[in-house]
Amino acid sequence: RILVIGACGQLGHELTVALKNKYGEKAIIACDRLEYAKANIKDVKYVKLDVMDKAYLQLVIVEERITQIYLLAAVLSASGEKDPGMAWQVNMNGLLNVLDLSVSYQVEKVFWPSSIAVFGPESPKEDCGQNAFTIPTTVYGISKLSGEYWCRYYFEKFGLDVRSLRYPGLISYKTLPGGGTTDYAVDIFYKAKAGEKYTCFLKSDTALPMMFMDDAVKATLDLMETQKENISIRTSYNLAAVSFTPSELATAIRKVEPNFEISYEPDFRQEIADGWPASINDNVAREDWGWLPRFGTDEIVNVMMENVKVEKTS
Ligand code: VAH
Repeated sequence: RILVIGACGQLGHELTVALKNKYGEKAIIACDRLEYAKANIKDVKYVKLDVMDKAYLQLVIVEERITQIYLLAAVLSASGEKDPGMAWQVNMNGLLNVLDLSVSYQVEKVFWPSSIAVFGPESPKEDCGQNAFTIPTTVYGISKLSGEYWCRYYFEKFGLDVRSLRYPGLISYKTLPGGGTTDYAVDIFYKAKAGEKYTCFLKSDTALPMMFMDDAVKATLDLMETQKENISIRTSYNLAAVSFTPSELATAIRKVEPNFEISYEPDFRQEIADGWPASINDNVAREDWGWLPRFGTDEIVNVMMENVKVEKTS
């Protein structure tokens, strides 16, 4: 049975659906906090599960005979800067609880998401490689980098098969993101579809690595299905698809919505974005397990503009 923790989040919701499609409804035990479950409450079996409550997590792992765990619960970059203590607790202790219990109860495989947020201002801006300087400037990035080394430690010391991907900014229309710096690339489509002007919280020329959710879900399932012997990275794999600036994204949207207007009012998230690479080199993922993105910027714009649901205001 597969336990998905954080099953109602932006990534968690779509990964849970994909896992149910692949392994069957009954094979997936979805958990998320009540306040996050909301619309998807019918999908969630355990709403009390809190990654920091190790005893309860242990009970679920034993009761449900869990053989795989996807730990997707996290406090993202922008939210993390507002509450560093909470971000560290959730992101770090949540992971350590899962790693420890996975060894104790012989969980076969664990997935844990990292992020390009592990890179910092000293990292290469373009084509940032798998082993480039990682000097994160956010609590979120620090927790993700620390987590990567804990994953490798549990693999080397205890043989735990834990696998990880450094996701770029994720773009989807099924579940809203929460607290990210890249979330402008989701918010913008809700405004464009509603025929409204969008005020972007980043500067027009802030290039960031991005990916459509379907690519991120496929990469995750492909990595988790890959033969153990093919995996050469036990911290976390760089993963890339597209890179664009808010201005480039607005131009691509205008191909579909010619009257779309954007303005720029950078806030605290600008400093976070300035510390991240503009583009990522994911050659190691491509060589080890055949990673290949499918959605380019125009495809992302088309699928988002077709599927984003809003009440038209004008
Ligand atoms: C964030 N969406 O903005 C996340 C992601 C690379 C960015 O980690 O915090």
